[in-house]
Amino acid sequence: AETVWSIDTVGYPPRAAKVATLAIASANPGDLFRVAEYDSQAVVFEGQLKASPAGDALVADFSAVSTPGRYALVAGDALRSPPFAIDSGVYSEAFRLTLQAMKLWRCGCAVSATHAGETFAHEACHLHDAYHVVDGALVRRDGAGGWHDAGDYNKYVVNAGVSVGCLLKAWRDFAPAITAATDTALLDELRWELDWLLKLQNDDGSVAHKVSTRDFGPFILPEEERERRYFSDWGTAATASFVAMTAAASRTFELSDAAYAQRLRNASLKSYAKLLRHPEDRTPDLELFSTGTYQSADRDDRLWAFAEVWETTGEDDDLRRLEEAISRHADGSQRRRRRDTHSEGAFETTFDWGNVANLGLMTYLESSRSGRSPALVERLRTGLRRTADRLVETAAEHPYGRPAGERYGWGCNGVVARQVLLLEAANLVEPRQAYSATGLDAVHHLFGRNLFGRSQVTGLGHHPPRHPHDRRSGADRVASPWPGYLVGGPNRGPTDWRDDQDDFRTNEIAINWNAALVYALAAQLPDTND
Ligand code: 9MR
Ligand code: ZN
Repeated sequence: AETVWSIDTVGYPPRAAKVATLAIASANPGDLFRVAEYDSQAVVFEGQLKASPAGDALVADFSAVSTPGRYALVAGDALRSPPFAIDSGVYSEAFRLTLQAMKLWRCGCAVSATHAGETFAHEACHLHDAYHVVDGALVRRDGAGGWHDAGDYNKYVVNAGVSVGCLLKAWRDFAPAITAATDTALLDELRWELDWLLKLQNDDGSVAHKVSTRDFGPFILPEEERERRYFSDWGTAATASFVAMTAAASRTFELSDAAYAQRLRNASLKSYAKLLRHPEDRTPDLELFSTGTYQSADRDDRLWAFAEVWETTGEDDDLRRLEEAISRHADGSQRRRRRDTHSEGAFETTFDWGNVANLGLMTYLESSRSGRSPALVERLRTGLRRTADRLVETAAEHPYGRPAGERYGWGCNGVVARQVLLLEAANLVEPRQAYSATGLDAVHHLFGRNLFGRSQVTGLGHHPPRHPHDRRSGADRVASPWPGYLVGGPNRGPTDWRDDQDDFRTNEIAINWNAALVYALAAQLPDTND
């Protein structure tokens, strides 16, 4: 029977708050619930169900249970939840799996992994990437490698941007814990994508927007796809995104590989110069294609690029340019705030590939370089704190602890995971226990404390998606879908999600969503200082 409990079925760290949600129709406020050991059924805790803040659900707070083990919640005689764990390393396996999922997205090589007794694999694919149309003639140029974008096999620079941005930030914030969990897997993954990105740079510093077939292909394995794939026209958003990624990555790789870091830095500065010669928002001509567009205004991408370049060079000119962009952006959000309450002093509570300004603002705010405007720094510190406070309040009021509240849209599961970046950034400005707790709420929500009472990540937790919109999962002969992938989630409203392969609007997978989840889970890894 389907459970009516909404609970993180991966589990809870021992000292963290633990709250589950029960549908309103199944019990009454004041009714007793119990926490029982899953196998022995021995009751370890008894509490009372309470009405959620808006009275639209029941919540069970069992934070007091902190002994590691495997448990279930029980209300009345029949309502038993799926099992969940309490353990200090409760997300380590999930972290490893979502990061491995990035690796399984690799294009241009064979990939393989075994999970729960099943093996997921494909042969080397898309070795002929890619073609350019030059004066009506087809010219081949090396564009092999990188990650496929999503459930489709195309490769898009702007979406690589927010994905690489989240992974680089994870390394910046949690390198020791990540290293303890998975050694250098994260850096290896970043490098795989960066090596591909470097191939997208044209001689004049402009960057191609994507490498793609003309149309979305059928559900076949990637090595079976023989359709020609093309470099697209260049655009300023992709170029700015490239500048940001390569500049930030050059700092990341400085210690481990100075020559590679230098290569990234040179590539970044070359495209930066191109960007400055083109102050206009140049959208690429994508006429040839009907595949993903990833097109939005380039202002936010430029801001992020300026931030990463300045943090890399420390040059006064770069700082001036960045601070101008930030001031303009902050004034703009102040104006927008009158209509849209989701921006606070420049930071946006929800962000994705189309608005990456938050990434640049964090880099500026967290910089240890001198020369920044104290007033601007203060303005952003206040804005970030308010933004994070807003997320804390929103999650606390939401029956399923969702820090995005009732904001839905394409890929909003990824948006929820990405909000953990804001909470952690606010923690650096002024630590608040509630920031970490709300980050955990986001994770709990995605692993099952949601309207569906189902994990939103393949291969993890209770009743996870079985039919994601993923060409590999659909085409291979393995019963289960490829593991470790976060699906997009409810789109038009809270109930708009179906575990159906055809429902690409709500049940696709994508690098930007998984990379955000990698960050959110990295934030929960046991601290190596503990
Ligand atoms: O994540 C993208 C979402 O914000 C857009 O609304 C949507 C429609 O353009 O496209 C999403 O991105 C898809 C991309 O275009 C192609 N690969 C799969 C992506 C995830 O669905
Ligand atoms: Zn491929």
